[in-house]
Amino acid sequence: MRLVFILGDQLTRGISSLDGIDPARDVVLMVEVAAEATYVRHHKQKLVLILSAMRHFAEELRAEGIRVDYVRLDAPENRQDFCAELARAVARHLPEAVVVTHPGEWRVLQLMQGWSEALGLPVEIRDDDRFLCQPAEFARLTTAGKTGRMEYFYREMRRRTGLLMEGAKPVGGKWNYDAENRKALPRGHRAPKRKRFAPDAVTAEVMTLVETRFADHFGTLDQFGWPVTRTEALLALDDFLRVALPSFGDWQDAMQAGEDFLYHSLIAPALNIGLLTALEVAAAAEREYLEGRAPLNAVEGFIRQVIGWREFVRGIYWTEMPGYAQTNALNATRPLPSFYWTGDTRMRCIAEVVRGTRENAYAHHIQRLMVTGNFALLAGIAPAEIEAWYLAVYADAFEWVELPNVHGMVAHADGGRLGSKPYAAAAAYIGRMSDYCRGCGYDAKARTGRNACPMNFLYWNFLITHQARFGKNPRMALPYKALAAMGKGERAAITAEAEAFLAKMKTPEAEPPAQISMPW
Ligand code: FAD
Ligand code: DLZ
Repeated sequence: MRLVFILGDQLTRGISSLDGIDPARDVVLMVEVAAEATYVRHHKQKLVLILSAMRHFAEELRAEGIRVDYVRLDAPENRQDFCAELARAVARHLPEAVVVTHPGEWRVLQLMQGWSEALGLPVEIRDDDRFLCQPAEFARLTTAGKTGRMEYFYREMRRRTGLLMEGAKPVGGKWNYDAENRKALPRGHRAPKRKRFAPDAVTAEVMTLVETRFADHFGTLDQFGWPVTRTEALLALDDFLRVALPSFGDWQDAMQAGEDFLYHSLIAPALNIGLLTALEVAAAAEREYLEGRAPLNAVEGFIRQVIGWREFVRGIYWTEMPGYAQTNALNATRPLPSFYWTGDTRMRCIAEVVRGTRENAYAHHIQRLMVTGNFALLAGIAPAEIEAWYLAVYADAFEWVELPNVHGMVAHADGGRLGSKPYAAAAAYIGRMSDYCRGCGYDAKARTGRNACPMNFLYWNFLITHQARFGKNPRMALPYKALAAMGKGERAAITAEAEAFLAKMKTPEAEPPAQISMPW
């Protein structure tokens, strides 16, 4: 008899740990544990999503005749972490072996690698074959020089999957249509309403549990609408393909106050917990192009995110951890300001992204990168502080995907492994791509002075501070030319205003990190 241990982001019927399961003898173990809810204090919607999806998935397996030993969070005997709950389950079932699928986080892999010795049993850790590129393959591609930049890796994934390919050539003659995908929205534009899912009885019960047990976690549940079953996730995907994909490319980088979803797919939470798979999502988008319902710039742009960026960051995570998380190339050490939690800032862009994040456990890529990410980079926030925030507040956040995006793309803490230049921008970028600056208390055009937008003096201060590192980077030649043309007085004013602003920034009381107990 084998015990198949399925984690909360492994809710896929085809997950490798279920391969060859014998319903007559084997048992599936699923456990709800507080340690996973609190190692960072996840957004309430993320907790509801995962616990409700786990309960639904367990019922689906049972309906197939598979025996599931499911430990609820509020079970009195629950010892509230993976190791202790696995040990208890082994004592209950006395299996010959434990089978698991490779987890999504380094910290959990460390736990798993201790299980065999601790339990005195074989523990088989199977590859997570929901991904197109396994870590060993990514390492081989790295040796072959194909992971230096995402674009080369992406082309390799296109060749391998045959998506948007005509023989050996990319459909349309170009690999990448990104240059067409940077349009700003017309003033007052309203995006279509998106399919959201009203909580059923299972979700409603979990909501009560989360509101009671994790009352002090960030976020509200009022607008919870995430799919919690595969059936709902497929409906959400279908909704995206019909109402949003055709415009996904054009307005991929745009932002607008009050429009929290625009033309994005909203599928990352479902994808990352296993309700959908990357290949089926990419193939569904390709079909929209082939059957003439969506343009190539939109479909290629979307597929690049799913089989390019998503697989690329995972490859970096698993081939470069644990050292990756320790780097801090820009020596950023400042604590995260309180307004990342409260939204209480005069910078309308940040207030608006924090509001959407609190209400939806969601922000789209450019909001994450060029608003909250950009500010954190310019203000020199310590990478670990920014990472913990992103890991906590987004429903789709798991370390394999969150860390490279934050540590590499946002903080440039990896010294350029993920991107050849930092994604730093002044207010002009935000003003061009959104309506946030209209009606903002700050002046987006002023670099210095009483009402200057902090994104401006912090941006120029960032260039001054890191001139030795970036001054000769050809991709940063333009801003450094502008900096060189500035008078000494203006440079001094920039530095002084940046220092004064940063010194005044309020930070929350430090919290001790959650301890994950090991029973052996
Ligand atoms: P869409 O915009 O519709 O994109 C389609 C899909 O492409 C996404 O669902 C996602 O699976 C994939 N994708 C797009 N960009 C990326 C990327 N850079 N890396 C990996 N996959 C990508 N994505 C997560 O899934 N989890 C995270 O924790 C996460 N943290 C991020 C933190 C920062 C600072 C940044 C800049 C990006 C982060 N991303 C993360 C990537 C991206 O922002 C989200 O995948 C996306 O916003 C999810 O919304 P969506 O499903 O509507 O995506
Ligand atoms: C994120 C999360 C949460 C909040 N709770 C659970 C849980 O109670 N049980 C579980 O199996 N998984 C949970 N997860 C997902 C895990 O944190 C995730 O599987 C690991 O981080 C590995 O990616």
